[in-house]
Amino acid sequence: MLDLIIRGGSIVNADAIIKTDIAVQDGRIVSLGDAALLGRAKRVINAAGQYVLPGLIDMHTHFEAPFMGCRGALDFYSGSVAGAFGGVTTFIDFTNTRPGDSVLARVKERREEMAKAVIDYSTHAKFVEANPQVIAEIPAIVEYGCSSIKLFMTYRKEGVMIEDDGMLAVLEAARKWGALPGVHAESNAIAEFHIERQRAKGELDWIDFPKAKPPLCEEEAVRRAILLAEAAGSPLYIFHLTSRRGLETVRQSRLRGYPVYAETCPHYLVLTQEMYRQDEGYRYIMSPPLRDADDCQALWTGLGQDVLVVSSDDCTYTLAEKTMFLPQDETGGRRDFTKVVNGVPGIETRLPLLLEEGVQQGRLTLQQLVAVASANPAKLFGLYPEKGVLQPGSLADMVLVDLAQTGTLQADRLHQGIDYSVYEGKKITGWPTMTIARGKVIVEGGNFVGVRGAGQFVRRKPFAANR
Ligand code: DUC
Ligand code: ZN
Ligand code: ZN
Ligand code: ZN
Repeated sequence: MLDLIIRGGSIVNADAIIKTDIAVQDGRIVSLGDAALLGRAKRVINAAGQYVLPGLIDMHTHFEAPFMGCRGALDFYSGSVAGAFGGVTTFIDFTNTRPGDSVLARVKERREEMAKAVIDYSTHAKFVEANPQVIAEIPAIVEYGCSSIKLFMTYRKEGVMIEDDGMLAVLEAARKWGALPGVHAESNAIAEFHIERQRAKGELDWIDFPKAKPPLCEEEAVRRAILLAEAAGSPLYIFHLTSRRGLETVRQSRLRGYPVYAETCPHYLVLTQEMYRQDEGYRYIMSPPLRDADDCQALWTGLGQDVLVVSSDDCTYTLAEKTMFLPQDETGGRRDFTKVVNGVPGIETRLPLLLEEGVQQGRLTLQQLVAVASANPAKLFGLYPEKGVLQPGSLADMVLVDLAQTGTLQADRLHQGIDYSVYEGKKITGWPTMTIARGKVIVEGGNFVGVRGAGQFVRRKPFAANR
């Protein structure tokens, strides 16, 4: 007897939408077709009128990642539960590597920490330096199933920035051993140059934040990263691209035939730097900063043209953490963007936002949504076709979407258990109604019904272009 049949829905893959039933056995899709012919099942889910998407992949989260003196609000359990409500069935986080560490040891340690997750997980291996010992660990890290690397081109003061010569060494080894290197592309020099001058002029208000790290700060780093990758012969992934200038730089390199890939995040698609005018502007401090409407438009176009993918960059802090280092004076906390921990919540809201702002607004088809948030991430990060597609043999990771159901994004109705949302009050048409991970229903009827620790560490294949 089958474990599960999902009947009456339309399945959405990146290349087609087909009205068909799905049969699940032992956590995998065993066949597609007419339920009457599939056999009997322990449970039959009626998905009539709904779309069935491959579970989303969030390839950029920061749980249990202390940063700028703050602990962070989510752990791998609470963060993964929030993800499950947002249709996410796999996430990729980062090692907390510090100078002097063995990166391989950090990867293994991270795997243990992630074991409480309710959905599948992996980690990018973060390199903050490139001494011979850590470079020599790269083949073992890839062999262990972590075929992607994270490099910070900024945050020198936080101790995680890698210099250009170190980048070259990592990029070269990544090419050799089949890891996809990814960069946080902001010029540390330009950011610090601006911050020093703004500090002297007293321009550290929320609204001054994007001026410290303008699009050219991103473009300089994107351009440099691409050229360093080209010098080392490696592919390149750009985390959280935010600007038209950054995107054009990526596009030019692709036109030259260079394998560079980039992601953006919902906040860069949906919010603008106008948010920094609010008294609560500190809530929107993340790096890179929010841009203007023209940049948002460019990013939507890039998504529609398959140049970009979308992650959440979930990096959740409570309001208390966001404000804890603000200098106090008689009026309360003085505004100083350099004292606010960078990051916003987002793992749960990515799918609703892509449904509303993408699908409902006619900027993305459902198939394109699947491409940018599941299929292409799975291909880039060595998970395809286990994940990222609904076909016989694939894992039964799915999210059901009702395009007619409406909802509102509100902190007290989301499941991250924190006291704000940067999308507070936003109306959404199109809502995930059920999440299924490895054939088990984990979110249903607005409730979490999964199991702590049920997620599995997924061994990712080495990177190969055009897989
Ligand atoms: N950006 C953030 O907003 N938070 C954490 C790290 C980063 O690069
Ligand atoms: Zn980053
Ligand atoms: Zn990040
Ligand atoms: Zn971030």
